[in-house]
Amino acid sequence: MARRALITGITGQDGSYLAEHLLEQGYEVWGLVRGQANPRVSRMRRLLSDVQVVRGDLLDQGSLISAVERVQPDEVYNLGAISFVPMSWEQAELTAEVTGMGVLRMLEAIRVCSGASRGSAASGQIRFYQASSSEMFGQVSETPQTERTGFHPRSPYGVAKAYGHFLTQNYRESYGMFAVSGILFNHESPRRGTEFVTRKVSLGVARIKLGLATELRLGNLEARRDWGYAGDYVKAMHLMMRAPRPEDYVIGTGRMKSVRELVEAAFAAAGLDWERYVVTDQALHRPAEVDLLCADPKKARAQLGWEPGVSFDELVAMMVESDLRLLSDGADPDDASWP
Ligand code: NDP
Ligand code: GDR
Repeated sequence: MARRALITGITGQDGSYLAEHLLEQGYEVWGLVRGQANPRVSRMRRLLSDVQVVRGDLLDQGSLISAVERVQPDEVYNLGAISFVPMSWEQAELTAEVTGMGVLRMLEAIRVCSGASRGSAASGQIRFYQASSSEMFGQVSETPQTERTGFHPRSPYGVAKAYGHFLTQNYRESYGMFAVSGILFNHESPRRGTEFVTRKVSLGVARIKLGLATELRLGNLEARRDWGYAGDYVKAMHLMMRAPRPEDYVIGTGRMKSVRELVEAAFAAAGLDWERYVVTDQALHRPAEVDLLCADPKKARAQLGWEPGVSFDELVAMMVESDLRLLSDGADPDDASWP
Protein backbone atom coordinates (compact mmCIF):
# COMPACT_ATOMS: atom_id res chain seq x y z
CA MET A 1 0.00 0.00 0.00
CA ALA A 2 1.15 3.53 -0.78
CA ARG A 3 2.51 5.50 2.18
CA ARG A 4 0.31 8.44 3.11
CA ALA A 5 1.73 11.90 3.86
CA LEU A 6 -0.03 14.90 5.38
CA ILE A 7 1.65 18.26 4.65
CA THR A 8 0.82 21.50 6.45
CA GLY A 9 1.87 24.59 4.46
CA ILE A 10 1.21 22.84 1.15
CA THR A 11 0.26 26.14 -0.54
CA GLY A 12 3.74 27.52 0.21
CA GLN A 13 7.02 27.15 -1.68
CA ASP A 14 8.31 24.06 0.12
CA GLY A 15 4.90 22.40 0.33
CA SER A 16 4.62 22.43 -3.46
CA TYR A 17 8.07 20.90 -4.07
CA LEU A 18 7.66 18.36 -1.27
CA ALA A 19 4.24 17.26 -2.57
CA GLU A 20 5.69 16.80 -6.08
CA HIS A 21 8.61 14.80 -4.69
CA LEU A 22 6.42 12.54 -2.55
CA LEU A 23 3.98 11.93 -5.44
CA GLU A 24 6.97 10.88 -7.56
CA GLN A 25 7.94 8.47 -4.76
CA GLY A 26 4.49 6.85 -4.96
CA TYR A 27 2.97 8.48 -1.87
CA GLU A 28 -0.67 9.39 -1.38
CA VAL A 29 -0.38 13.09 -0.53
CA TRP A 30 -2.79 15.16 1.54
CA GLY A 31 -2.48 18.89 2.14
CA LEU A 32 -3.89 20.73 5.15
CA VAL A 33 -5.37 24.02 3.93
CA ARG A 34 -6.94 26.83 5.89
CA GLY A 35 -9.50 29.54 5.20
CA GLN A 36 -12.91 29.55 3.55
CA ALA A 37 -11.65 30.72 0.17
CA ASN A 38 -7.86 30.64 0.26
CA PRO A 39 -6.74 31.92 -3.19
CA ARG A 40 -3.50 29.93 -2.98
CA VAL A 41 -5.44 26.65 -2.97
CA SER A 42 -6.53 27.01 -6.61
CA ARG A 43 -2.91 27.81 -7.63
CA MET A 44 -1.78 24.71 -5.73
CA ARG A 45 -4.47 22.62 -7.42
CA ARG A 46 -3.31 23.71 -10.91
CA LEU A 47 0.11 22.19 -10.21
CA LEU A 48 -0.78 19.37 -7.83
CA SER A 49 -4.10 17.95 -9.01
CA ASP A 50 -3.27 14.58 -7.40
CA VAL A 51 -3.10 16.06 -3.90
CA GLN A 52 -6.12 15.59 -1.66
CA VAL A 53 -7.16 18.44 0.58
CA VAL A 54 -8.23 18.41 4.21
CA ARG A 55 -9.36 21.58 6.00
CA GLY A 56 -7.54 22.71 9.11
CA ASP A 57 -5.57 25.47 10.78
CA LEU A 58 -2.52 25.38 13.03
CA LEU A 59 -4.42 27.75 15.33
CA ASP A 60 -7.21 25.22 15.88
CA GLN A 61 -6.39 22.08 17.89
CA GLY A 62 -9.65 20.28 17.08
CA SER A 63 -9.18 20.76 13.34
CA LEU A 64 -5.74 19.12 13.50
CA ILE A 65 -7.05 16.13 15.44
CA SER A 66 -9.87 15.75 12.87
CA ALA A 67 -7.37 16.02 9.99
CA VAL A 68 -5.09 13.32 11.43
CA GLU A 69 -8.09 11.08 12.18
CA ARG A 70 -9.42 11.49 8.64
CA VAL A 71 -6.13 11.11 6.74
CA GLN A 72 -4.52 8.43 8.97
CA PRO A 73 -1.07 9.51 7.73
CA ASP A 74 2.16 7.54 7.99
CA GLU A 75 4.12 10.80 7.87
CA VAL A 76 3.25 14.39 8.84
CA TYR A 77 5.37 17.27 7.48
CA ASN A 78 4.74 20.46 9.45
CA LEU A 79 5.71 23.25 7.05
CA GLY A 80 2.91 25.70 7.91
CA ALA A 81 4.12 28.91 9.54
CA ILE A 82 4.21 32.67 9.48
CA SER A 83 7.57 32.51 7.70
CA PHE A 84 8.43 36.11 6.76
CA VAL A 85 10.82 37.38 9.44
CA PRO A 86 9.84 41.12 9.34
CA MET A 87 6.18 40.18 9.81
CA SER A 88 7.11 38.47 13.06
CA TRP A 89 7.83 41.85 14.68
CA GLU A 90 4.58 43.33 13.37
CA GLN A 91 2.48 40.34 14.49
CA ALA A 92 4.58 38.75 17.20
CA GLU A 93 1.72 37.07 19.03
CA LEU A 94 0.27 35.56 15.85
CA THR A 95 3.75 34.31 14.94
CA ALA A 96 4.12 32.68 18.35
CA GLU A 97 0.70 31.05 17.92
CA VAL A 98 1.18 29.71 14.38
CA THR A 99 4.94 29.13 14.10
CA GLY A 100 5.47 28.09 17.74
CA MET A 101 2.26 26.80 19.35
CA GLY A 102 1.16 25.32 16.02
CA VAL A 103 3.93 22.74 16.46
CA LEU A 104 2.55 21.78 19.88
CA ARG A 105 -0.96 21.44 18.45
CA MET A 106 0.23 19.21 15.60
CA LEU A 107 2.32 17.02 17.92
CA GLU A 108 -0.63 16.71 20.31
CA ALA A 109 -2.94 15.73 17.43
CA ILE A 110 -0.51 12.94 16.50
CA ARG A 111 -0.07 11.88 20.13
CA VAL A 112 -3.81 11.72 20.77
CA CYS A 113 -4.61 9.95 17.48
CA SER A 114 -1.85 7.36 17.82
CA GLY A 115 -2.73 6.67 21.45
CA ALA A 116 0.81 7.48 22.51
CA SER A 117 1.61 7.69 26.17
CA ARG A 118 4.85 8.10 28.06
CA GLY A 119 7.35 5.47 27.01
CA SER A 120 4.85 3.67 24.76
CA ALA A 121 6.31 2.10 21.62
CA ALA A 122 3.03 2.65 19.71
CA SER A 123 3.80 6.34 19.59
CA GLY A 124 6.34 5.68 16.85
CA GLN A 125 3.68 4.90 14.24
CA ILE A 126 3.13 8.37 12.74
CA ARG A 127 6.41 10.05 11.79
CA PHE A 128 6.68 13.84 12.26
CA TYR A 129 8.89 16.38 10.46
CA GLN A 130 9.30 19.90 11.86
CA ALA A 131 10.50 22.73 9.59
CA SER A 132 13.16 24.21 11.85
CA SER A 133 15.27 27.11 10.65
CA SER A 134 18.80 28.53 10.66
CA GLU A 135 17.15 31.69 12.07
CA MET A 136 17.30 29.88 15.44
CA PHE A 137 21.10 30.39 15.40
CA GLY A 138 20.59 34.16 14.96
CA GLN A 139 23.64 35.91 16.38
CA VAL A 140 26.01 33.05 15.76
CA SER A 141 28.55 31.78 18.27
CA GLU A 142 30.53 29.84 15.62
CA THR A 143 30.72 29.51 11.84
CA PRO A 144 29.78 27.31 10.09
CA GLN A 145 26.79 26.17 12.18
CA THR A 146 26.25 22.48 13.00
CA GLU A 147 23.58 20.49 14.84
CA ARG A 148 25.44 21.31 18.07
CA THR A 149 25.72 25.11 17.64
CA GLY A 150 23.80 27.09 20.31
CA PHE A 151 20.76 29.23 19.52
CA HIS A 152 20.50 33.03 19.91
CA PRO A 153 17.43 33.93 17.82
CA ARG A 154 17.09 37.58 16.76
CA SER A 155 13.40 37.83 15.85
CA PRO A 156 10.04 36.67 17.23
CA TYR A 157 10.07 34.23 14.27
CA GLY A 158 13.41 32.73 15.35
CA VAL A 159 12.21 32.44 18.96
CA ALA A 160 8.99 30.68 17.86
CA LYS A 161 11.00 28.26 15.69
CA ALA A 162 13.33 27.49 18.62
CA TYR A 163 10.27 26.60 20.74
CA GLY A 164 9.00 24.25 18.02
CA HIS A 165 12.44 22.73 17.65
CA PHE A 166 12.88 21.95 21.36
CA LEU A 167 9.32 20.69 21.61
CA THR A 168 9.89 18.25 18.74
CA GLN A 169 12.97 16.92 20.56
CA ASN A 170 10.96 16.72 23.76
CA TYR A 171 8.14 14.68 22.20
CA ARG A 172 10.75 12.33 20.76
CA GLU A 173 12.28 11.90 24.21
CA SER A 174 9.02 11.85 26.21
CA TYR A 175 6.83 9.64 24.01
CA GLY A 176 9.34 7.78 21.83
CA MET A 177 7.85 9.47 18.75
CA PHE A 178 9.69 9.40 15.43
CA ALA A 179 9.92 13.20 15.41
CA VAL A 180 12.70 15.03 13.55
CA SER A 181 13.67 18.62 12.84
CA GLY A 182 15.44 19.75 9.69
CA ILE A 183 17.43 22.90 10.48
CA LEU A 184 17.19 24.31 6.99
CA PHE A 185 19.14 27.31 5.76
CA ASN A 186 17.61 29.72 3.21
CA HIS A 187 16.31 27.95 0.13
CA GLU A 188 14.78 29.65 -2.86
CA SER A 189 13.18 28.99 -6.24
CA PRO A 190 10.95 30.59 -8.89
CA ARG A 191 8.08 29.71 -6.47
CA ARG A 192 9.53 31.76 -3.59
CA GLY A 193 7.17 34.37 -2.08
CA THR A 194 7.77 37.81 -3.60
CA GLU A 195 8.54 39.39 -0.20
CA PHE A 196 11.77 37.40 0.35
CA VAL A 197 14.97 39.04 -0.85
CA THR A 198 15.99 36.59 -3.61
CA ARG A 199 12.60 36.76 -5.32
CA LYS A 200 12.26 40.50 -4.71
CA VAL A 201 15.58 40.89 -6.51
CA SER A 202 14.82 38.49 -9.41
CA LEU A 203 11.45 40.20 -9.97
CA GLY A 204 13.03 43.65 -9.64
CA VAL A 205 15.65 42.77 -12.25
CA ALA A 206 12.98 41.40 -14.61
CA ARG A 207 10.84 44.54 -14.20
CA ILE A 208 13.81 46.83 -14.90
CA LYS A 209 14.93 44.75 -17.89
CA LEU A 210 11.43 44.93 -19.41
CA GLY A 211 11.10 48.68 -18.75
CA LEU A 212 8.41 48.20 -16.07
CA ALA A 213 10.49 49.79 -13.26
CA THR A 214 13.50 52.07 -12.93
CA GLU A 215 14.82 51.19 -9.46
CA LEU A 216 14.89 48.46 -6.80
CA ARG A 217 14.71 49.42 -3.10
CA LEU A 218 16.46 47.11 -0.65
CA GLY A 219 17.54 47.07 3.00
CA ASN A 220 20.81 45.70 4.37
CA LEU A 221 23.13 44.67 1.52
CA GLU A 222 25.83 43.35 3.87
CA ALA A 223 23.84 40.46 5.43
CA ARG A 224 25.23 37.08 4.38
CA ARG A 225 23.24 33.91 3.88
CA ASP A 226 23.74 30.32 2.73
CA TRP A 227 21.29 30.14 -0.19
CA GLY A 228 20.28 26.86 -1.85
CA TYR A 229 17.53 25.52 -4.14
CA ALA A 230 14.21 24.48 -2.53
CA GLY A 231 13.81 21.48 -4.86
CA ASP A 232 17.01 19.99 -3.38
CA TYR A 233 16.02 20.71 0.22
CA VAL A 234 12.66 18.91 0.22
CA LYS A 235 14.53 15.72 -0.70
CA ALA A 236 16.49 16.10 2.55
CA MET A 237 13.19 16.33 4.49
CA HIS A 238 12.05 13.02 3.03
CA LEU A 239 15.43 11.34 3.65
CA MET A 240 15.27 12.36 7.33
CA MET A 241 11.82 10.79 7.63
CA ARG A 242 12.98 7.51 6.09
CA ALA A 243 16.22 7.31 8.13
CA PRO A 244 16.57 4.37 10.54
CA ARG A 245 16.62 6.68 13.60
CA PRO A 246 14.91 10.01 14.32
CA GLU A 247 17.63 12.68 14.39
CA ASP A 248 17.95 16.40 13.59
CA TYR A 249 20.03 17.59 10.63
CA VAL A 250 21.49 20.88 9.37
CA ILE A 251 20.73 21.36 5.65
CA GLY A 252 22.56 23.98 3.58
CA THR A 253 25.25 24.36 0.93
CA GLY A 254 28.15 25.39 3.21
CA ARG A 255 28.70 28.52 1.08
CA MET A 256 27.81 32.07 2.08
CA LYS A 257 27.07 35.09 -0.15
CA SER A 258 26.07 38.65 0.75
CA VAL A 259 22.86 40.33 -0.41
CA ARG A 260 25.19 42.62 -2.42
CA GLU A 261 26.65 39.58 -4.22
CA LEU A 262 23.14 38.26 -4.86
CA VAL A 263 22.16 41.59 -6.40
CA GLU A 264 25.32 41.73 -8.56
CA ALA A 265 24.72 38.19 -9.85
CA ALA A 266 21.01 38.77 -10.59
CA PHE A 267 21.52 42.02 -12.52
CA ALA A 268 24.50 40.47 -14.38
CA ALA A 269 22.28 37.52 -15.39
CA ALA A 270 20.09 40.04 -17.26
CA GLY A 271 23.09 41.97 -18.65
CA LEU A 272 22.51 44.97 -16.30
CA ASP A 273 24.80 46.94 -13.96
CA TRP A 274 23.16 46.83 -10.49
CA GLU A 275 24.72 50.09 -9.27
CA ARG A 276 22.55 52.09 -11.68
CA TYR A 277 19.29 50.77 -10.23
CA VAL A 278 19.60 49.67 -6.58
CA VAL A 279 18.58 52.16 -3.87
CA THR A 280 19.07 51.30 -0.20
CA ASP A 281 16.32 52.23 2.22
CA GLN A 282 16.81 52.41 6.00
CA ALA A 283 13.12 51.58 6.49
CA LEU A 284 13.82 48.07 5.16
CA HIS A 285 16.46 47.34 7.83
CA ARG A 286 15.33 45.04 10.68
CA PRO A 287 15.16 45.91 14.40
CA ALA A 288 17.74 43.13 15.02
CA GLU A 289 19.59 41.62 12.06
CA VAL A 290 21.12 38.18 11.59
CA ASP A 291 24.45 39.20 10.04
CA LEU A 292 25.59 35.84 8.72
CA LEU A 293 24.54 32.23 8.45
CA CYS A 294 26.51 29.36 6.94
CA ALA A 295 25.71 25.65 7.23
CA ASP A 296 28.00 22.77 7.97
CA PRO A 297 25.96 19.98 6.28
CA LYS A 298 28.53 17.19 6.95
CA LYS A 299 26.15 15.08 9.04
CA ALA A 300 23.45 15.09 6.32
CA ARG A 301 26.05 14.17 3.70
CA ALA A 302 27.48 11.33 5.78
CA GLN A 303 24.26 9.84 7.20
CA LEU A 304 21.62 10.68 4.58
CA GLY A 305 23.82 10.87 1.47
CA TRP A 306 22.25 14.30 0.80
CA GLU A 307 24.04 16.87 -1.39
CA PRO A 308 22.74 20.11 -2.88
CA GLY A 309 22.52 19.89 -6.69
CA VAL A 310 21.99 23.51 -7.80
CA SER A 311 24.73 26.15 -7.33
CA PHE A 312 24.15 29.77 -6.25
CA ASP A 313 24.79 31.11 -9.78
CA GLU A 314 22.46 28.52 -11.34
CA LEU A 315 19.75 29.37 -8.78
CA VAL A 316 19.97 33.12 -9.44
CA ALA A 317 19.91 32.60 -13.22
CA MET A 318 16.92 30.21 -12.89
CA MET A 319 14.93 32.78 -10.88
CA VAL A 320 15.73 35.75 -13.14
CA GLU A 321 14.87 33.76 -16.29
CA SER A 322 11.61 32.57 -14.75
CA ASP A 323 10.54 36.10 -13.76
CA LEU A 324 11.45 37.48 -17.18
CA ARG A 325 9.23 34.82 -18.74
CA LEU A 326 6.41 35.42 -16.26
CA LEU A 327 6.33 39.20 -16.75
CA SER A 328 6.71 38.88 -20.53
CA ASP A 329 3.54 36.74 -20.45
CA GLY A 330 1.78 39.54 -18.56
CA ALA A 331 1.19 37.40 -15.44
CA ASP A 332 0.72 38.78 -11.91
CA PRO A 333 3.71 37.34 -9.97
CA ASP A 334 1.67 36.97 -6.75
CA ASP A 335 -1.16 35.18 -8.48
CA ALA A 336 0.50 33.30 -11.33
CA SER A 337 0.59 29.51 -11.63
CA TRP A 338 3.81 28.06 -10.30
CA PRO A 339 6.48 27.37 -12.89
P1 NDP B 1 5.83 29.87 2.82
O1 NDP B 1 5.71 31.19 3.51
O2 NDP B 1 5.96 29.82 1.33
O3 NDP B 1 4.58 28.95 3.24
C1 NDP B 1 4.03 29.02 4.52
C2 NDP B 1 2.80 28.11 4.56
O4 NDP B 1 2.24 28.16 5.87
C3 NDP B 1 1.68 28.49 3.58
O5 NDP B 1 1.25 27.32 2.93
C4 NDP B 1 0.59 29.02 4.50
O6 NDP B 1 -0.70 28.72 4.00
C5 NDP B 1 0.84 28.16 5.75
N1 NDP B 1 0.20 28.73 6.95
C6 NDP B 1 0.28 30.00 7.41
N2 NDP B 1 -0.50 30.14 8.50
C7 NDP B 1 -1.09 28.93 8.73
C8 NDP B 1 -2.00 28.45 9.71
N3 NDP B 1 -2.49 29.23 10.67
N4 NDP B 1 -2.40 27.15 9.63
C9 NDP B 1 -1.93 26.34 8.65
N5 NDP B 1 -1.07 26.75 7.69
C10 NDP B 1 -0.65 28.03 7.74
O7 NDP B 1 7.07 29.11 3.52
P2 NDP B 1 8.18 28.13 2.87
O8 NDP B 1 7.51 27.16 2.00
O9 NDP B 1 9.32 28.94 2.36
O10 NDP B 1 8.72 27.42 4.19
C11 NDP B 1 8.11 26.25 4.71
C12 NDP B 1 8.46 26.09 6.17
O11 NDP B 1 9.86 26.00 6.33
C13 NDP B 1 8.02 27.26 7.06
O12 NDP B 1 7.68 26.71 8.32
C14 NDP B 1 9.28 28.10 7.19
O13 NDP B 1 9.25 28.84 8.38
C15 NDP B 1 10.34 27.01 7.22
N6 NDP B 1 11.65 27.38 6.71
C16 NDP B 1 11.78 27.91 5.46
C17 NDP B 1 13.02 28.19 4.94
C18 NDP B 1 13.19 28.79 3.59
O14 NDP B 1 14.29 29.27 3.30
N7 NDP B 1 12.19 28.75 2.72
C19 NDP B 1 14.24 27.90 5.73
C20 NDP B 1 13.98 27.30 7.03
C21 NDP B 1 12.74 27.04 7.48
P3 NDP B 1 -1.79 29.82 3.49
O15 NDP B 1 -1.89 29.62 2.01
O16 NDP B 1 -3.01 29.39 4.22
O17 NDP B 1 -1.29 31.17 3.89
P1 GDR C 1 15.37 35.51 5.94
O1 GDR C 1 15.03 35.80 4.40
O2 GDR C 1 14.99 36.62 6.83
O3 GDR C 1 16.79 35.03 5.99
O4 GDR C 1 14.38 34.31 6.27
P2 GDR C 1 14.83 37.15 3.59
O5 GDR C 1 14.98 36.78 2.16
O6 GDR C 1 13.60 37.87 4.00
O7 GDR C 1 16.09 38.06 4.07
C1 GDR C 1 17.44 37.66 3.85
C2 GDR C 1 18.36 38.82 4.16
O8 GDR C 1 18.21 39.84 3.16
C3 GDR C 1 18.21 41.11 3.82
N1 GDR C 1 17.50 42.09 2.99
C4 GDR C 1 16.20 42.04 2.64
N2 GDR C 1 15.24 41.11 2.88
C5 GDR C 1 14.00 41.31 2.38
N3 GDR C 1 13.06 40.40 2.57
N4 GDR C 1 13.69 42.43 1.65
C6 GDR C 1 14.63 43.40 1.38
O9 GDR C 1 14.32 44.39 0.73
C7 GDR C 1 15.94 43.18 1.89
N5 GDR C 1 17.09 43.89 1.82
C8 GDR C 1 18.02 43.23 2.48
C9 GDR C 1 17.51 40.83 5.14
O10 GDR C 1 17.78 41.89 6.07
C10 GDR C 1 18.13 39.49 5.52
O11 GDR C 1 19.34 39.69 6.17
C11 GDR C 1 14.13 33.26 5.34
C12 GDR C 1 12.67 32.79 5.57
O12 GDR C 1 12.34 31.87 4.55
C13 GDR C 1 12.52 32.13 6.93
O13 GDR C 1 11.22 31.58 7.03
C14 GDR C 1 13.59 31.01 7.05
O14 GDR C 1 13.49 30.39 8.29
C15 GDR C 1 14.97 31.60 6.85
O15 GDR C 1 15.04 32.19 5.56
C16 GDR C 1 16.07 30.54 6.94
